[in-house]
Amino acid sequence: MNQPHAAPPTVIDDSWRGWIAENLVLGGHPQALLGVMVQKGIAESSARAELEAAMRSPYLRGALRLSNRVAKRDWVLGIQSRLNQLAPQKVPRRERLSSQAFLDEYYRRNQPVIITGMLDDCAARSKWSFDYLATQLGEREVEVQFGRDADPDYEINSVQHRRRMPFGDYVALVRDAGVTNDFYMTANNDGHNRDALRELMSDLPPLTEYLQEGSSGFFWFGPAGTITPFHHDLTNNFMIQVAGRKRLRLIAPCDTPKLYNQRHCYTPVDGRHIDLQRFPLMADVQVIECVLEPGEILFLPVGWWHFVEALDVTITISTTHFKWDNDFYTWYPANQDF
Ligand SMILES: O=C(O)CCC(=O)C(=O)O
Repeated sequence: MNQPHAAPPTVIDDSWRGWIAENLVLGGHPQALLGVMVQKGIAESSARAELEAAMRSPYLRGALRLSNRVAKRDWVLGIQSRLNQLAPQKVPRRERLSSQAFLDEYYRRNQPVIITGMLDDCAARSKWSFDYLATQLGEREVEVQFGRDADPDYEINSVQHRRRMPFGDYVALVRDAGVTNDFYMTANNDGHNRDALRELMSDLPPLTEYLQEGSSGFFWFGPAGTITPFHHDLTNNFMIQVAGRKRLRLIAPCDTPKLYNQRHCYTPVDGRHIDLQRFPLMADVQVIECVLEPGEILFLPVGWWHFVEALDVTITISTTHFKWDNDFYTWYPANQDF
């Protein structure tokens, strides 16, 4: 006889079947999966039958084969990761690095470097005070990211945080802000700001040792305390530090299999505090720390994970117009659910 208050058994639908397939491919033990299914209200006999059907399925065998192929690639990446751990890595500083040395020792080898001395006579560094920016361009309408404190995924959702205001108002906000991550003018706002702030680019040196003639850049401007969460770029990148200091944490691309990278170029790992309980694979990852000073240029090679925190009010120009091949985007996976 039916018990009047017994809950109906949970039905195994396609989302359960997807869960079974994913967990078997990830190496989950069928007995452990059975336990979870029963605990969620699935009748034990149905759960057992479904698991057995999954393990007999030729579709699952195909998926397992692909998973083996990925494991082989992770093994190859792991070789470099282990070799990196033989010595603590740091980002070298090189004074006025020549074009050839930059190409041979860093660009071609996918290695970061801080170049010093190239911005010594740079007009931007002497001219770009709060007063100068407000007086020269204060009337221009600019776009900024706002409301970041209320959204843990502010970087992924950056489009939703766009707000427009006169540049003079934004300069005043930054000047009076103290330490905050709530607002920041970033490269994601460049579609609008490139034209609004175009005159500023002529205050930067052309850096033709490394960049194409007439290269433009993205304008980053914010208070102390802005945080750009861990991500990697799809191109090689220069961070040209005009004002203030930025603290960076960098992770080599070969450690990507340990970064819980399930979406595009992002990871849920928080660069301020790496939670090893939640992300145990991170225990084997070498994190390289450096502070970028005003007047320095950081070369951020393609694929390197980076977390960036402003220690002061900062202005950074980033650019990707290198003289050498920088098209890595064409081969980037079209589907970014990993
Ligand atoms: O400066 C920042 O806050 C972030 C820079 C960055 O992540 C980039 O240029 O890719």
